[in-house]
Amino acid sequence: MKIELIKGDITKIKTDAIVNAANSSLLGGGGVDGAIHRAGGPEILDECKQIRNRQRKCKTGEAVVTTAGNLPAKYVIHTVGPIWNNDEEKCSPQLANCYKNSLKLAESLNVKTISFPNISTGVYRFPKELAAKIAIQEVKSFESDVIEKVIFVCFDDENEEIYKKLLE
Ligand code: AR6
Repeated sequence: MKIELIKGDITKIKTDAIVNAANSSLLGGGGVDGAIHRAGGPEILDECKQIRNRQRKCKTGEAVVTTAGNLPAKYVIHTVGPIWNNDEEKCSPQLANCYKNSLKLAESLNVKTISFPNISTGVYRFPKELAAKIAIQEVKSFESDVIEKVIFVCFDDENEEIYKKLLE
């Protein structure tokens, strides 16, 4: 699996799937979630509501898929990152699950290229360096015959610097 780093807005990226840092309500929010719903249009929220009708909510670390609406991607994979509460032993495996479950779901959809934002490192305040280490570790240890490329999309300078350093 090839790993790339891009600085920018994930809604502009044309990979088969992009991942959203959602919340357990799946009803949208700010940050990357807000950007994806704004750029992708109402179809995404409609499908999120249908998922909620089936399973009520999406738990921390889990992932669900919807259309990507008007975005250049085919799918949006919504995953719910942990809210950082200084409990590293609890939060780290939850964040790892976000990456693992998103990759598993992507694979089941025959996704060849996928982009991740820096899940939990915004409003949810997960320490950026630790989050990046977990993200890279999960992607590198995921063995797939289907997924060919994973792009880490960093929006802020700090995350970009951290990923650059760790991916060198
Ligand atoms: N493209 C790529 N990355 C982005 C973009 C974008 N357009 N916009 C922000 N980021 P956050 P969280 C980066 O807060 O911490 C929402 O309200 C941002 O710089 O979006 O997982 C949800 O509904 C940061 O590095 O997500 C939840 O309630 C990263 O995306 C809650 O926030 C994640 O920041 C989830 O919090």
